[in-house]
Amino acid sequence: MLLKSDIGIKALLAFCGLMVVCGLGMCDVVINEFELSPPDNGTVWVELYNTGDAAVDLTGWKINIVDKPWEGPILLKGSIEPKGFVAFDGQDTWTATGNGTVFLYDATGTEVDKTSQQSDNSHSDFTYGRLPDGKKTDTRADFAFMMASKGRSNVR
Ligand SMILES: [Ca+2]
Ligand SMILES: [Ca+2]
Repeated sequence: MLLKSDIGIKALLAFCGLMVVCGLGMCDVVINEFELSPPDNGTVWVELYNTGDAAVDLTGWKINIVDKPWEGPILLKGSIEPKGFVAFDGQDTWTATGNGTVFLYDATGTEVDKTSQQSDNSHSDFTYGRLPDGKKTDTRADFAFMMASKGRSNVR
């Protein structure tokens, strides 16, 4: 006979198994695209992509857009599905100069990803994105100046 508490623990273990613990260096989430120079006085935003095979809980995570001396922190919530895309907006009032580096931190404050610095003052529908999605060689060539695809797969 199963006690109720056993069922609860089993459910909890199953749940934990689905979530990747990023503090242990097992994290597969990358900054996949970012818009620092939106058209029509729009809002800056950053898209994340989960390259892994497990959902990742983003509670407590933070994106920080650094455009010295200005910085724009975005606090994250929710989760990101395997091979999924999620985009997070900055604040309407933010006006970046368009010369930005984007950082991603997990709930423990560990840096998970960092982009190269990109410059864009065009205020157009173009953004910087990894092509193909999730490309990560840690060079500037990971990012292409491409048509915006917020929350979707990147296309040239
Ligand atoms: Ca743009
Ligand atoms: Ca995209």
